[in-house]
Amino acid sequence: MRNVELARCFRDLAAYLEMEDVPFKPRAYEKAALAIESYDRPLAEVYRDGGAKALRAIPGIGASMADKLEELIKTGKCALREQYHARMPVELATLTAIEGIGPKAVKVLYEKLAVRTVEDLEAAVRAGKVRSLPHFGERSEQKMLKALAFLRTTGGRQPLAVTLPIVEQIAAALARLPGVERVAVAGSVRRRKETIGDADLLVVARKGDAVVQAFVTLPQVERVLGQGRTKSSVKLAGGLQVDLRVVPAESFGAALCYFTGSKSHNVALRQLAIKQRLKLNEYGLFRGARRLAGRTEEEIYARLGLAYVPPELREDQGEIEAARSGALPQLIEPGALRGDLQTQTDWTDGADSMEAMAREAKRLGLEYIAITDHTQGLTMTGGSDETKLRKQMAEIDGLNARLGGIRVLRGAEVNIDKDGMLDIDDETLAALDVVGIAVHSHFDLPRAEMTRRIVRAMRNPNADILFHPTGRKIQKREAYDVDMDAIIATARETGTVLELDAYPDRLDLKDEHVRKAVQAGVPIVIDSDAHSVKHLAFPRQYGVDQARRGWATAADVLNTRPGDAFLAALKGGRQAAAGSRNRRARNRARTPRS
Ligand code: DGT
Ligand code: CA
Ligand code: CA
Ligand code: ZN
Repeated sequence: MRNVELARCFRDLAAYLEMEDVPFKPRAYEKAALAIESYDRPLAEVYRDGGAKALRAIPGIGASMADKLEELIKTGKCALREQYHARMPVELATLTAIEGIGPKAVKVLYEKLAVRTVEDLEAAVRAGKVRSLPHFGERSEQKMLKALAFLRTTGGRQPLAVTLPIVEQIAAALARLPGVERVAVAGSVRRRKETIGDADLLVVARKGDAVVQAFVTLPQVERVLGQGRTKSSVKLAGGLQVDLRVVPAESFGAALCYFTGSKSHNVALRQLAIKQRLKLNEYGLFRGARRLAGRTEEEIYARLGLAYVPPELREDQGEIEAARSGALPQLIEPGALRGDLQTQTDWTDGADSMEAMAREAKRLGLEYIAITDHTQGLTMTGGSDETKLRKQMAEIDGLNARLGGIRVLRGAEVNIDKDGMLDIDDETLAALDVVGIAVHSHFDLPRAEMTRRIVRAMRNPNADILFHPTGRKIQKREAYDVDMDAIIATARETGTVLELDAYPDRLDLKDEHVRKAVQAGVPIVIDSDAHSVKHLAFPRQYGVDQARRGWATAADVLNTRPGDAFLAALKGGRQAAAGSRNRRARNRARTPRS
């Protein structure tokens, strides 16, 4: 059993326990699931080498959890989960993935309406049966309809973070084949679009048909959709379609350009070629029958009188004009990031300790990391109140005294309540190095109210960064209805930084909002939102790409600056080195609390 499957079982147990109102345990199982999922080695291997004792040594795994893991690894089953499932045979994972449906709702829906699957739920909602249930009503029925409709619109596409590792694995397998000279990922994956319809791969090889034959027999392939001498389409076990084309070396650049797209970028390029009495297609750039360019993308762009356009910009959003006039931005590179401003630890709903997070950040080459655990308003995470925050600050001071080569900043992810107030007092906020503010509740306020609420919170002089500004979760939850132009204008006016949360199902700000922020001169930060050490890699894996799609340069991204310069650029221009306690004295207690 793989770690993800073990974690899934623990999540199911957490849900069943919550249905029964068992205190504390559901959260413990949730956290254990996170720890399992993000553990470095397969637990099956850990068990094989060290037995149950080694499992118990994993942080967050208690004795009875270790027993369940042992049972799962040995038998592939967990008796307790089977018992629960026999009593309530529902598809927990898919049902609870629907926004607004938690374990308790699943229980009621099953007991009253025999809902077991998403399809059952949809039928029940359409038949108007849900509104009459206790605690449901017409409003939640409307919400469910919306969530179900949203689920359908995502049909067929997969998040980039799901696709990218699979595609890279296949590309690597192809590169190992004898006679293969080049392999390239094209299409929306190369452009790093947030969701992927299908994956497109190109290969240069001496014998095309041999490569195609090897491709269709890869172990990941479930079904062959089409197979020719130089191209093939397959469906993988996880549902992803992969298109492969074998192209001659002298056309490689032209093919790469064509199959990278986007379609509208291609159309615009071709128009430009036609104006110059040239012909552009996937074989090359031609004048009559003569090939002027084709071996590399660079020579094609150059022959068209354009600077090289990075794939992330190829969306026909002004990049061709910019490439012609020398106005393309110097896009940010992953290595430019020096800090991470949003991380959660085992002080709330994270899996790892502050020290483990700091050490991993250091290993990744970061210079600073802010610990931003949740605050009290988010009860289910065990969020901090002022006292707990003060205690954590003191521990961070101790950590800094002990650790070298990484600076740990004292932060928090503070809740914005329904009216735009923060759930920590201003004096405590002023003592922190970095204050992130975030919406975690009341997602369905009308646009004007939601906007007013967030704007009000941004006006708090202690609020440094607006975390995940739109609250969307890719393919899970729509962004809340908010006027982003107003948010960006307020950011500019108040000096509040906007975050690009690089957690792969968020990517929030998304590309178009990054671009708007950049155009308005509003700085952003790219953070991990890590809930375990594994997640600290997200900014460089996914965040920077999204920022690049938004035309961001390193100068637009505040956490490319060294720690002191970063802190000095925050609202109130604090000098943390001079001691954060007095740095914001002037800001203290100026916001009204209701
Ligand atoms: P996806 O798969 O929906 O996430 O998005 P793409 O961009 O990967 O689209 P896909 O797989 O249909 O095609 C890959 C690229 O091939 C696309 O970005 C541009 C190029 N392409 C495909 N069909 C056409 C077409 O009809 N005209 C032009 N100019 N280019 C095309
Ligand atoms: Ca594609
Ligand atoms: Ca395709
Ligand atoms: Zn959290």
